[in-house]
Amino acid sequence: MQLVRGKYCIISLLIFVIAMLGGCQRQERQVSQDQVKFVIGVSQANLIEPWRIIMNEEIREEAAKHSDVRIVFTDAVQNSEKQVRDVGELLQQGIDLLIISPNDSVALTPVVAQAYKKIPVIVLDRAVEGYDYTLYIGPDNKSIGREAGKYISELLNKTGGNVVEIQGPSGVPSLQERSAGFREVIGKYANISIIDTIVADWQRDKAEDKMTELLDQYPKIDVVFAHSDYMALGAYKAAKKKGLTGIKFVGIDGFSGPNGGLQLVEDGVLQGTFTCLTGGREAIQYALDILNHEKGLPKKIIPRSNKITLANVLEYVKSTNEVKKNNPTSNRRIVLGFSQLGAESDWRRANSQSIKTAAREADIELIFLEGDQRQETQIRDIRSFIAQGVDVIAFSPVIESGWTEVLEEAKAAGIPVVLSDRAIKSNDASLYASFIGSDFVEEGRRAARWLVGQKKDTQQQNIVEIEGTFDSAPALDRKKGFAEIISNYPENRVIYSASGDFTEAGGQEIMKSALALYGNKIDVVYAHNDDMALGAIKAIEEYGLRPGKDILIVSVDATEAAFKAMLAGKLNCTVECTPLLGPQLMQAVKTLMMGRQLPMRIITSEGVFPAETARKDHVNRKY
Ligand code: GYE
Repeated sequence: MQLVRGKYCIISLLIFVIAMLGGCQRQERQVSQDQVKFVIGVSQANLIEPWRIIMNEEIREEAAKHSDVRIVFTDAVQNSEKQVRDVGELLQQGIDLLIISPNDSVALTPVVAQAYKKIPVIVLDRAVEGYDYTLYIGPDNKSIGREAGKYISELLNKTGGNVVEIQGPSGVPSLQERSAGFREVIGKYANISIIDTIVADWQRDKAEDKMTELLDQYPKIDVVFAHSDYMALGAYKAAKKKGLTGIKFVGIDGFSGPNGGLQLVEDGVLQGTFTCLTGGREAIQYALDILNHEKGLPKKIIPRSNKITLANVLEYVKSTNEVKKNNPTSNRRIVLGFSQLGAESDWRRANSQSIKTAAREADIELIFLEGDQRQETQIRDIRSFIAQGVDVIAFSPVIESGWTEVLEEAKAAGIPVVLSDRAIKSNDASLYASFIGSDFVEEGRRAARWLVGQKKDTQQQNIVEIEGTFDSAPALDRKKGFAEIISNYPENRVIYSASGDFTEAGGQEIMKSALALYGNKIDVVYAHNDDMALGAIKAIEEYGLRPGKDILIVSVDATEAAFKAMLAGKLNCTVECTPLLGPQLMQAVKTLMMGRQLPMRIITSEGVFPAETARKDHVNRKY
């Protein structure tokens, strides 16, 4: 890349220092510095937690597959100030990309933002605040906690019982989320009690010692739930030493290798574990995509957590070790059934086009069925895909609820399902392989942040909110995100809101009603999509007011028509929501057909476009 001579020298020096310190020297010595194309800096929060040691190992292993990639590791030894310095030093050394797993989200946010101004940054595990990074990969700790809670309640539901929870160091957010998810579920069962909590700082021996004390204290412990397999193993050892065999141990992580959770489940030490990927391997894979300027890369990735018990451990190990050998589609084209919800907006039309083009380019046979914004139609279409035996089903669910039955049918037929663009409401994550789409809550927040940034005084602002389709994910979430920010500014009040169903005609109608009621008292329109904003613009003009001037308008999508309206001075801001999901979807379909698992959630990368910079931004728009 843009390696300069000085940088080579510093990097060589650094590699030398690391070699002297016994770092990853073997690999570096074999390859001459001339072959180094990319240098990736890894700033690790600490190397006390086994999970982070594994993360670094994965990074090292994955990078070793590329002879032109060098990794420089730093360890912040649990100290945020040191980590800030580490990042500064890595930047000075001229790294091409930074991977950071922050010690503390708040303390590291400024330095990550600073790094991101210069180079791509991948954040792992603990998020920083805001969106000033290239990609985030991290687990959904709350849902892991909930899944563990569900499993343990199944184990104890009939008989009832006593549970001990073993946690990492107190104050760590991931831990609080896991515990909250776990307790939320367990709290529903009157006959199950969490009788004590151990804080074992992720350490096996500490878990063992503290568990030994508890075993003396409590005559009856039925299940131990530890936030890591490693701590679960410590607790197990304590029970074993006392000759107690009736206690069940459940952990989190599910690593391979000796004493990894998978082995412990196989050996019957653990009753179950919930996998929690470190993201190390994926970070390197995405780092290379980023450095090679691949297009359509996501902003956030939430890996899937799998429940592993004796019943599926061998199958799981096999599936992670080998890519399907006798892939049934290896000699023929993959068949993808896609159920599109309709053609209600410019966004939707661009989305359909993106999917069709990407399928063609990926040589995937696409059966594309377009609905009419009605759930019945989509369910019928999905059933037809099942009947035809397609390889993968993808669909954009018009509303959030009511999909369980048809998805269970797909599951029974062994056909994986990918949610595209919109989410569903379900507490069974096994019903779909992945959800690829935007963070709609954040889009709502962005619209609100833009709005509060406009005000020069604290005069009351009367807002009309034109909502999307009732019970649809983007309508629910865009409302939620907007309200979250607005609630801190009481002078902004939503005085009227109704659904315009994401269509231009719908937006026009709602705005007409709002104007009839409130007339020139309306200061702002927040529309959940551009089409409805365009409809509102018509209604405002018909009423005799000036859209964009007498009434400010902010909407979501950033379509071509929205840019034209901004250039004409009639729309004030549009928050991006990209419909160009086709390439990511085809990538996901191919990954599935190789027998690999997809992340649970793939979140697309997007921005905000105010009218002031519309002329400049317009040049790069693709839809
Ligand atoms: O914003 C709107 C469309 O689901 C994200 O649906 C999508 C939304 C999009 O009709 O224009």
